[in-house]
Amino acid sequence: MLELSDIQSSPEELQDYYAQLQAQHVTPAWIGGGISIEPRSEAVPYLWHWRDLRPQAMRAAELVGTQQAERRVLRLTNPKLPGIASNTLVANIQIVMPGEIARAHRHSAAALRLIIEGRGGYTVVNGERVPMFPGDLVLTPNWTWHDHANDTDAPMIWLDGLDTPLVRMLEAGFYEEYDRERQDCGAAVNASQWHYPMSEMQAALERLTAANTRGAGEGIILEYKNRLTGGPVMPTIACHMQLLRPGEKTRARRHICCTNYHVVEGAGYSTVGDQRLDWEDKDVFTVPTWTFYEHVNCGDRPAFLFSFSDAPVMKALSLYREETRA
Ligand code: GTQ
Repeated sequence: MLELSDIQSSPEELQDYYAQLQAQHVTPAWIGGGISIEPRSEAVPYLWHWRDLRPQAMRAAELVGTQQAERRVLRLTNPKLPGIASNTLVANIQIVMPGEIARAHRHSAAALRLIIEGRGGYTVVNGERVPMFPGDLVLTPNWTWHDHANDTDAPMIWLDGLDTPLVRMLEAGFYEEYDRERQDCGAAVNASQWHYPMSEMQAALERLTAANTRGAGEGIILEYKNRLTGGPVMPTIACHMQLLRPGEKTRARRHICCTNYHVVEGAGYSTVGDQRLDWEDKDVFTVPTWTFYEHVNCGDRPAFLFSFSDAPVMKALSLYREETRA
């Protein structure tokens, strides 16, 4: 009788068999990589300093026109990923100079904008004019027409978050140019569906802070809600703003989702895996999936951390998990 695992095959037999399989485009599963019991992200924790990004954005505006570039964008690049900040989501810096426009188009990737610098430029979303002020969140959900304009006398610079790596992986990317450079829109602002002003978010966080003198190790955190569904702002992306009081330190947590942060204002550091990321106003950093992170506000003013993640994807697919370190 044949014992379990008692098969003897010679190296030559196996080599010959593998060669046959390879020629037939079939791969034996038992010689591939091992099984991992939990995710280990390819991405690494990383921080981009605004003091480095801003001059390069200004330089891009000198070197490349909006006629040459469909979008004048710097893609923040995770040291271990190909030209993207995180596994499913990009984090890009876009600059539109006075008098410039970024022409109208739409794509099946969803996008958000978190305004960093400039006051009163605007994005037109499906014919509605959305004003842009520092800290504002502006949505251009998938397949909405959008163009960006800057009629002010100062640069408009913002952080773009898009789910392009996810859409590419799913092979679901469509793209279309509008038949004109820009959409018609009146001067009237009628765009609350796409616009979350910082003034409102800040007031809401400060009301909560006043009512809650001791946080539960999370700081004070609010999720931006889709105004139509009450769910996450877009099907693939959730957005949050977190207020950390001076001296506040959050408890270490990890989630199944990748998250990119933008420091609207404040100074402190985050421990992400084994990295310490020191941040200050307008910096951007990335937290890979299933990596413990904690945030510390070591300044003497409140810190406001904006973040966007792919948690809705994980939740929709029943893949989401979260954990607080014991
Ligand atoms: O503003 O439409 O960062 O199409 C990358 C691709 C921004 C945009 C990006 C885009 C846009």
